[in-house]
Amino acid sequence: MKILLVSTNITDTPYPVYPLGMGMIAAALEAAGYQTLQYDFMQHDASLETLQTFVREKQPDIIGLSIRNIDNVNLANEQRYIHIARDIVQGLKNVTEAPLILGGSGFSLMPEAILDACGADYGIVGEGENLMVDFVRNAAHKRFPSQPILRAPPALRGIQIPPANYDRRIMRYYLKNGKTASIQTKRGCTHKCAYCSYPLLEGSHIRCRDPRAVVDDIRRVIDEYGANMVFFTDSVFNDDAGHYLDVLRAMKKRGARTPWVAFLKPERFDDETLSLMIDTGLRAVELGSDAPTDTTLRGLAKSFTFADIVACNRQLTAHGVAVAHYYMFGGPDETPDTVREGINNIVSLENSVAFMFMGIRILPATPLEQRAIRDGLIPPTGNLLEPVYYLAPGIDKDWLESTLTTGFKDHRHCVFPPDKFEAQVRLLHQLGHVGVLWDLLAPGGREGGARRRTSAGSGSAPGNYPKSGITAP
Ligand code: B12
Repeated sequence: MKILLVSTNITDTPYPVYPLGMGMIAAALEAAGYQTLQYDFMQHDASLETLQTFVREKQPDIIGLSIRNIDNVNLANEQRYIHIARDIVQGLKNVTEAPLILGGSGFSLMPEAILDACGADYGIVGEGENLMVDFVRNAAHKRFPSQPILRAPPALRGIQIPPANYDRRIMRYYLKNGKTASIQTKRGCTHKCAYCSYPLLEGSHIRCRDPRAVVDDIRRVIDEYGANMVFFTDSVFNDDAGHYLDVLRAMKKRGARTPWVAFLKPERFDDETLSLMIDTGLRAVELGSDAPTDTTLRGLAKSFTFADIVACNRQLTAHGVAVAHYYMFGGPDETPDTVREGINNIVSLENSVAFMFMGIRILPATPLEQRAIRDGLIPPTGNLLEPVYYLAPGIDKDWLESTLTTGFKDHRHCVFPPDKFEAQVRLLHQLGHVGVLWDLLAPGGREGGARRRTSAGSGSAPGNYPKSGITAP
């Protein structure tokens, strides 16, 4: 059996991200003994013709399509992506009879609607490794599922989560944009934030990879592939049980000097944790601050307060770490007063950058969906594939947009709409700059004179690859 996997994602904002899920499915299929090819649609100029030619040449027996994004969750400048997957499916049907199977985080959020919209044969919801291998094994004996959608609770124990099969050619393309490689250290999220889909996608129990395997991945992407920085893609890197500390200790033990970035939940770190993060190379943090007032944080069922956000921001920036906050305005319990309070709070945060989203994309099976139904914003059985954004009753979209625009216009480090600087980021990456680059906007960032110990990226010329310093296992 020959299996072709195709990443359908062509989103290049805030920057193109390596199709990690496809790499993990490839790893699982190869471990089960199947020949697997990986194909990145974006890298081939999103050309359907080129993909069709590839498929005619390679004659795969089964094709898996990875769908990462449905839309850009940005009400101020909406982008939708499902039509791309639909066109790929339709284009493939013209050149092959191989079964077409959809998977990926975007797909898993609304499997029925997306399978229907794309017209593929099957879909695998959530963690894909075991179900995809089962599918292929059965297909080899001409046995096919009676139902088009396959789902099972996440089954892999942490230690079974495979290191991704990073395709060298695909990796080269992504490293051209920021030289940052993606690595997953665990799956699952224990939080119950009102709007969020992460527990639905990965399960609500944490499953950690072997920290030594994570360090092997870091060594591989830096020493063999030439990455300069690592992005830990975990839903929340600093899990409450402290598993992330095991990863950092393993990095330290093996001598890693790896610039790394991750999503963190705001918290007050103790000195030991902070030192461990800094010593292993923490460069930049994407902070899930989410709402800028205690009222709206409660409305999102967050477990921290705005004072915690301030304290965390101060701790990290004092150590030279670049910090970006992400906020959503218009969520549950938002009022004109909390909007004004939130703007003042955000503007007052020091030495960091903030990205503001307007409204919250409603995803199925989240508490926010229930709230939106209760508030009469959506019908109980509506289709959410066409993006619908929660805006609290009493918050008018145009008023919110103009209030946010005016409130942040004199503050370069407060970015609204959130995609305002993406064209510049793209250009800087093409010129060889490394990392997330939003730190350029922070007061005292790379441009504004070095208040920070380091910047989030090196800004080094292309080809200047430091080694990881990691010793062999
Ligand atoms: C990390 C992350 C980011 C980082 C990525 C950093 C990096 N260097 O990789 C950053 C901050 C840059 C980011 C940006 C964005 N993100 Co994001 N991100 C995530 C997050 C938390 C993890 C993604 C990840 O890498 N997971 C690890 C891999 C291994 O998992 P996976 O891809 O899901 O693959 C598994 C399964 O899906 C499945 N699978 C995958 N492919 C296939 C294929 C087949 C055939 C099969 C059978 C199975 C299968 O099996 C895999 C292994 O089990 C997810 C939420 C989540 N918890 O999933 C959101 C998520 C993917 N992001 C999302 C969005 C919207 C975005 C942005 C558009 C936001 C914005 N406006 O900027 C951008 C788009 C970026 C881009 N260029 O595509 C949404 C997508 C849903 C939607 N509404 O469209 C998600 C799901 C979060 C959410 N809101 O629910 N993101």
